[in-house]
Amino acid sequence: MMPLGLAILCIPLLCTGALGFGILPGESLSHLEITEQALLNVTVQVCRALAKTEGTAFTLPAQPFTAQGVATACGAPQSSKTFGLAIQEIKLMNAGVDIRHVLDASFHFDEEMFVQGKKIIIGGIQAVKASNKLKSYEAARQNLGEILHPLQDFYSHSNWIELGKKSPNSNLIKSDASIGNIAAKSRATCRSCKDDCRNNILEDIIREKILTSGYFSLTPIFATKPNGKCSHGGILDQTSKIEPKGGINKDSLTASHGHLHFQAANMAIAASSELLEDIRGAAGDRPFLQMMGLFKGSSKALYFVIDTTNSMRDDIETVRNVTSTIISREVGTDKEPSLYILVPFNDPDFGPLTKTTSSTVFKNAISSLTASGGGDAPELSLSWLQLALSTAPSNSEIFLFTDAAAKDKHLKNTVIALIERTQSVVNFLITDTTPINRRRRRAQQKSNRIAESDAQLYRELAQASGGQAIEVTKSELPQATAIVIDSSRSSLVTLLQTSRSPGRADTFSFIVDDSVTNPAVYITGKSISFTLISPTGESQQSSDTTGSLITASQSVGNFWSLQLKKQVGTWNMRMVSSNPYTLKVIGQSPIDFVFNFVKTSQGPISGFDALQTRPSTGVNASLLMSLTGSNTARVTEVTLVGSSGSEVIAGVVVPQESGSFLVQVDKLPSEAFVVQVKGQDDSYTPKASSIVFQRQSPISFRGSNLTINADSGSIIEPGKPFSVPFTLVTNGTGGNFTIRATNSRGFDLTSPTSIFLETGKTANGTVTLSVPLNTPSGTDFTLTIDTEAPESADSNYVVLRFSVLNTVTDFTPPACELLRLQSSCSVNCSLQMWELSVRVKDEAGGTGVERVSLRQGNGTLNTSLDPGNENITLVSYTASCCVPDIEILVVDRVGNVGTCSYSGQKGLKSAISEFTQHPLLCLSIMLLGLHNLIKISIE
Ligand SMILES: *[C@@H]1O[C@H](CO)[C@@H](O)[C@H](O)[C@H]1NC(C)=O
Ligand SMILES: *[C@@H]1O[C@H](CO)[C@@H](O)[C@H](O)[C@H]1NC(C)=O
Ligand SMILES: *[C@@H]1O[C@H](CO)[C@@H](O)[C@H](O)[C@H]1NC(C)=O
Ligand SMILES: *[C@@H]1O[C@H](CO)[C@@H](O)[C@H](O)[C@H]1NC(C)=O
Ligand SMILES: *[C@@H]1O[C@H](CO)[C@@H](O)[C@H](O)[C@H]1NC(C)=O
Ligand SMILES: [Ca+2]
Ligand SMILES: [Ca+2]
Repeated sequence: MMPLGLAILCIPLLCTGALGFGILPGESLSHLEITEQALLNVTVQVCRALAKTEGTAFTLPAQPFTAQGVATACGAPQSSKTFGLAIQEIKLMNAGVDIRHVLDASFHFDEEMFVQGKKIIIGGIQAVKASNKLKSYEAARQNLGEILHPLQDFYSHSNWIELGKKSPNSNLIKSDASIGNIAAKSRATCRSCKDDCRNNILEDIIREKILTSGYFSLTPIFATKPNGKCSHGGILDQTSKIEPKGGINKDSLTASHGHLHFQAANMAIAASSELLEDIRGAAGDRPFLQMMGLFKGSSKALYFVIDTTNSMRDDIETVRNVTSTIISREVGTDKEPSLYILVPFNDPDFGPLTKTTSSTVFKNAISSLTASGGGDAPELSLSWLQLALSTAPSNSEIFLFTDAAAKDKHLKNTVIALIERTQSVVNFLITDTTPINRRRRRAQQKSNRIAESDAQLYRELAQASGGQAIEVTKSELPQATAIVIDSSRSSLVTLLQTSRSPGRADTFSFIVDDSVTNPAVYITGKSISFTLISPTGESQQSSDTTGSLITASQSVGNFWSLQLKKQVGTWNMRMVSSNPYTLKVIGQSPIDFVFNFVKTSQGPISGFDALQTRPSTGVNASLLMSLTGSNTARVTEVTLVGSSGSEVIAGVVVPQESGSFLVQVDKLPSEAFVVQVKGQDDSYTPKASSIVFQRQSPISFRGSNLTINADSGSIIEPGKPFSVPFTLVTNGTGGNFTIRATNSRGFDLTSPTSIFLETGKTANGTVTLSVPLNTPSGTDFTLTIDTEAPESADSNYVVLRFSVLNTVTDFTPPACELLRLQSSCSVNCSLQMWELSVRVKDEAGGTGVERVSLRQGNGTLNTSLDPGNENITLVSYTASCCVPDIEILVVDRVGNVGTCSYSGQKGLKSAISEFTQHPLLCLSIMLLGLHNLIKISIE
């Protein structure tokens, strides 16, 4: 390990990038490009295999692969946003390792930390597999990005390439295999070199195939290394200035071993692909694609959070009726939601949480909801909203149904934190709020009506997320539900989202471009009138029911929905009201954007990491952005627009590799703001025309003078207390700061409730969590630590996502035993069949067989449990002799993947497991001339 003191002396700006493939675009390949290429490559393999088994056509996308091309080839162009988002999340987690773990040599395979580096990778793979099993794809992507970084660094920082290896070190991703002969600490591995460092690794090291990697330090006084060891190399690395001088890294073309950069980078792509293949094998093809954000139908989740206390009886029936209608209409079409989530909440219980891809399971879950209890009117709505937001895929749209105030108002900041970080939209359907004109009469009739101030909390949360707070009577609920849920369909983009509170007259403009269909306007508020002006200057007033601009209009409660005639160009909407209102303009379009606020480090080499907190006010801020749904679109202008409309801050847009854009602003607006993007597509398909478009984040964001940092691993073992240390710094006035730490699963935690902080000084705190022993592996949850300045509106938070992982002791995939192979295949195959039966069994003490599926071959595969022993799965297979080769994938319950290959040709057989493959077996089979019977690669 590097000396701890280094942390103080290390200038963070200089730390990054020197520890891996670069981050910036250029001729050299960066972690971002390596990761994206591997993700696209394996996704293409999966889609091709699925098309083959499902008998559908598959067209290989043009090289080099792009997210848009791959989404289209996978038959899921409507998922291009969620796919783009998944890729960006994984890439950012990868790049961020250079900031989060800058000084930890094991994350970079520096200093011969082979055992430690491999441990990180193996632990991460187990966590990703467990997460995928529970459809916790957010957590899966987070760990996946984090472990791809060290995996890729292995090929740049070790001497694997110099040893003459032509393929990746597969044992890096296998728990129980040795990664090779590691140099002893006392063994010299390098000699000094000056200008040409091509041959600085000692000949005996190369000859004996001994693994080594470079030492690295940024500060001269800590630059030490054992005698004779190699250095990383480069101007920043101080160890490369002591004997033996020079270095061996292949991070870029100009690195010490830059002549091997492309070999290392390409092998890093192949190794990343291999790791992804293992994850795919454990998950199955469809779930793997879901982890990548690619869905068969719509990419939208249908996500309900429903109050099931007694007073909600009718509302539950409405939800059941309306969703049942919508679901029956959409099942099997490309509008069918990709995921259904239901969180029923009562007081104090909730659940069960249903997360399913099956509309039937979802409908049944809604049907079995019953209303009961909850006599004291306010309910725990925010607690369950917190859970919902933590479980939601990012960029989700959630619908919360209730008729009561929130009892847990203290969670407001936590819920806002999760809205900002997951960029999810929350709509509230609130029944029986008292209409203004009937307030007095109603208030006397029933005392537990939701009060104006309580409804205001829901309105503020809706507004922060760009959702609607729809307030209707119970009898109006069916209509309101039908409108909002029906419109929450695929490829929905936000053209404009704004609000005025208190209300005032104002004019808003928005652009409808050629790619937009079904433009619509949503308004919430009371006593509002407006004038709509189209690009051609036509106008229509809210009172005018015969105009041609509004093709349909529906109004229920405080909610108004208008369908617009499609006219390309800039529209204006003049709103007149003295009551608070919100205005949202949406449409359907493939073109949209995804972005994250990022922490950047500048200097000779720069890097970035996704922010899990609010960005700092008063200093510059950066956003990493990608456009989705088009290969040719580019960002031309990004502005941060303050919520009152008075502050508009323009960013500088710098194009990055693989279609990303880094947007930099000098400072953030002082109030809440939205992100507005303008762009151009010079060859918008299918029309091959040039279009100018405008999109906006529905979510409002805020900056803060408070900086909160928390660093901890993200994998938690149940039953063991887990500490999350955090630091706090403020740029504003000091005092006692409130601290509130909560987690989305209600696990026990301890945390300070207040911390004394002086301006400019750092204060420390620790949250300790414990996850109950019986928590299943793959359970994910978020921890939100939020902090509030004394007597001020300033607050900040950090949102951390964790995966629960029980210790894995099963490292071996199930094995196959051939029971019978019957084949009469001869030259004329078309009339003949062959069949096979196999016994699949996980080893004694193993976790058991989870899944058996066909990887290659197109016959009929049947599986059943052995009646005599449920740890054994019996497999029978029948196929035409024209397809004589099959490969069966066998997976155990912790995701160890094996393959068994058989051939019906002449009854000859071979059974090998991909992960326990023995070179000698392979060789002997090849010598027998049977090499064509073994298929290891997936084309
Ligand atoms: C693409 O992935 C496959 C496995 O799915 C792998 O065999 C191949 O090497 C990868 N291609 C590249 C260029 O790395
Ligand atoms: C739900 O549907 C049933 C059957 O169509 C109907 O009788 C009932 O009134 C509906 N309930 C609501 C609340 O709309
Ligand atoms: C802190 O405030 C000063 C002066 O207002 C400003 O120059 C500086 O950039 C701020 N720093 C942060 C991190 O907000
Ligand atoms: C902060 O809290 C401590 C302990 O409760 C108290 O003694 C102190 O006076 C408080 N400081 C301020 C500035 O409020
Ligand atoms: C941050 O500090 C500045 C200067 O002290 C102040 O004007 C601003 O309102 C603060 N921002 C927030 C979000 O509290
Ligand atoms: Ca109730
Ligand atoms: Ca096993």
